[in-house]
Amino acid sequence: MNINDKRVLVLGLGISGVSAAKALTKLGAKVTVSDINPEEKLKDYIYEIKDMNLRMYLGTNDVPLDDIDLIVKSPGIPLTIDIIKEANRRNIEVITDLELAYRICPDKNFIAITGTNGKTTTTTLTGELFKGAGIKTHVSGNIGVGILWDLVNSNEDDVFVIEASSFQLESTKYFKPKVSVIINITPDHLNWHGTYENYINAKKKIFINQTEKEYTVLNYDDKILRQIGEEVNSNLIWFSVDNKLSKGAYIDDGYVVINDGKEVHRIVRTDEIRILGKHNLENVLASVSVGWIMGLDNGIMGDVIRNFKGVEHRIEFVDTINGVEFYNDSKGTNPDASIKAILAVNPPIILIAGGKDKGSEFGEFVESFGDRVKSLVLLGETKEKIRDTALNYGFKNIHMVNNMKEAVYKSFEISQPGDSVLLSPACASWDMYSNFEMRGHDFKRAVKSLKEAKNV
Ligand code: UMA
Repeated sequence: MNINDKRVLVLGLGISGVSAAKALTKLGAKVTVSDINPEEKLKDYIYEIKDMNLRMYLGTNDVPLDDIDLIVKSPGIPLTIDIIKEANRRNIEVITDLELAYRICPDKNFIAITGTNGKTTTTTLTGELFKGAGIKTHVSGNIGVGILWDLVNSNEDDVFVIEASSFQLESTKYFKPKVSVIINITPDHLNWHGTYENYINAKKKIFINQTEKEYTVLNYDDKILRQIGEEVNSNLIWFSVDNKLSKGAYIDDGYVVINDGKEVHRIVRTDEIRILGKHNLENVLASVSVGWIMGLDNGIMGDVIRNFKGVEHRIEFVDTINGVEFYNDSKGTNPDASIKAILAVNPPIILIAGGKDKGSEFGEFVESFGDRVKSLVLLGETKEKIRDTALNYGFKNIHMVNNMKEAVYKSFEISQPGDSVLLSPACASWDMYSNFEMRGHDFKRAVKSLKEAKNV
């Protein structure tokens, strides 16, 4: 796509908006940016584009569309806002940065990874596999770096490992990565997508344009993905923790292996993997599948996996205070992710949960407590909803708090040596924080202050 002289409206001036505005300007587009927030709230973002020749509408998304050819929307902006409805009426295309990235460089080595949970770990690990093999690699997308600015500054052969969210995928049209991966699908973001079916359809867009020249990697153990496999037109590669496959990546005799259809190759012993839990085995298998498809060396992949310590905010060990271990799983932004954390961390667990209400149900989440969770410390918008569900399931050891520091101090007060305190909210952070990273940092700050207060 030739973007030169196109008149593009970049809607939203957050991470992806700034990256898009910079890239589009560099490519010669006539750029207008707009954000509903006023200038004082956007200072850091405006700073990055202040010297560029572009029009800015701040404090409003109400931008005249007469001289706009294309809208690049930030993923967090709903398709239901007035300006987008008006754009639809006028047949002005509305896309996300992911789609624009593909249109600018359709032949790039894009590896796109999605799933309800495990996206960031799998994307990061996959990026490490390529880097370990000496290949220039960019890890971007929903992971926190807008893809476009990286893309326009990259070399032809660079690999892009992209974490793709359902928000980003929803507004793609031609996006066609060389390899697409779906790690798992369970209900999430239902308040955004309206129905589970819409959410699944958004995820499917990751492979929908792929042909026999590309690859799709799916989790054989996931019921929904097993069905979705029938809709894949590219080369389908399965991975599985529970089953041995005639071709694909799986666990065999305590090893992560790849069966290429002729021979079984051992990559790494499962007890050498430092990231905890069955879900992390899925993440490793997904990454290894990508590495195999892209021809990476098995020995290098094994070494990288052995050294991979995981990602911040995903079941991240923080500290031990008086024999009590503290874990930060702020990225546990839905019940399913938190269930995985509960299963991964050593019991007895004091669980800190609650946050933004995304319309999730918490029945299965509470059921997963079993003998593992001994106390629940609740905060945020959903605290009453989770408490009521827990009480319905007969779980009574519940403490209501107002902020993270209180949550951490209360957890410690009710703990005994040998317990684990786990922050895994099962909810988004947006009721109390701008993002899950800030929530995780707040948790770690509170643990640090507790340690200082206890003088240990
Ligand atoms: N805005 C408007 N009008 C509106 C609504 C919002 O102008 O009607 C403005 C906001 O004022 C704000 C901007 O749009 O300034 C924000 O856009 P955004 O929410 O899309 O945020 P970005 O900073 O661009 O971050 C986005 C992703 N955020 C979301 O999808 C909500 C980041 O994912 C991603 O890292 C980044 O792009 C780079 O690609 C975060 C996330 O929470 C980590 N993702 C969700 C998740 O993981 O569950 C999907």
